[in-house]
Amino acid sequence: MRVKQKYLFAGFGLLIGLLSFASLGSQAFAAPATFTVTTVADTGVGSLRAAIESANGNSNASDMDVITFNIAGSGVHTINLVTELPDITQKVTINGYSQTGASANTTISPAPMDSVIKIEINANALSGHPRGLNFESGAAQSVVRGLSVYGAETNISVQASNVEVKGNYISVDASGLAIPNGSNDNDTNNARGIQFHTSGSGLAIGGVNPADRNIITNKHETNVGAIVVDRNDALIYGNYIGIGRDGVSDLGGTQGISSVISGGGLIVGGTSTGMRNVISGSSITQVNLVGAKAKVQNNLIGTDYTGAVSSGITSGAGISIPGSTESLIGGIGANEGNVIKGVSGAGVASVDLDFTITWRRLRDKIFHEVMAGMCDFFNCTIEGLFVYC
Ligand SMILES: [Ca+2]
Ligand SMILES: [Ca+2]
Repeated sequence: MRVKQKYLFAGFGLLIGLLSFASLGSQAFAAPATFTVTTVADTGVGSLRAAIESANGNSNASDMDVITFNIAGSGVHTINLVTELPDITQKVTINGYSQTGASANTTISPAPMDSVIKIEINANALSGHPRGLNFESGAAQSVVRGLSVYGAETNISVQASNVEVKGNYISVDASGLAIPNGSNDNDTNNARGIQFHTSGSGLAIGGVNPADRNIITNKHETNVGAIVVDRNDALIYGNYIGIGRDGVSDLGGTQGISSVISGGGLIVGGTSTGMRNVISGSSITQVNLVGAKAKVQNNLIGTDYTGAVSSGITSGAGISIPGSTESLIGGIGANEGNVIKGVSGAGVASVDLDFTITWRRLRDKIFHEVMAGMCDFFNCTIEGLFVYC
């Protein structure tokens, strides 16, 4: 009797095991799929909303689904959102360059861009605190390319690890030259271009490949920005931040990059070809560092794409450092210094002079300085810090 019972349990266990395996198998090995957007309609068959829902529902946790675009007509296609899009909950590539007539940029930063964007996501009609695209933690390693996303409070929201935002116009329309606020021009439209927050690490914004360059800006509220980073390890290479695709047009943004990251690892620019960002035109500050361990090198700040002061670009402060620690601005090696020029506030400024800060600024080239109530290290003599001009 005891033996019989044992076999019975064993057989039952095997059955459960097989059922579990079959059910796991159907999830773990579902094939990655391509979902094609064929209409600008907010809902229904062929909509972007339906494509995101389908990609979320295709439960291949380890494989990348793809969302492509094939909307009839040669012009720019604008998806006017009526409600917020669904959160993106699984790894997906959204590729706006799949639309006929669209093409990725071919020029090396900081040269003017020639990307052609044909898909716009317009969130201007949404009220409250909407997001354009929101990558939840399950969407780690997702990629978004070739889109213009504007009008939401936060146009690209990232709460996932190792997401790539490449080749997009963010808070910028398909012309690459304007922030569209539409008729519902409230205080939150386009407040943040990209926000990296809540969870995740590792975010790539732009890259050294020409095709990866973004245009990003923001509008309205203070304490926001074209790029707001409060998670670890963000790489920002090759972008135009606050200026348009021609490299000389001021988009009218309020703040460029704002880092409030606690653990650190924000890297803005670098010495290799194509890493340099142009960060200009924002009325408050171009780079604002609150968090730790940022590295800001080889960028053009306050200038046009040639590194020259342009009458068409008005910029506030260059780099503000309200409290960052262990950060490095510039460097002593080749191509490590930033060019900071044409700003109306301080070039590099910190309000924290208690000598507990450990950030360093090394050999930046600062050409234009106006004291703005903060200590400007180009004009001040400060001992006890690693400051070289
Ligand atoms: Ca999926
Ligand atoms: Ca401006």
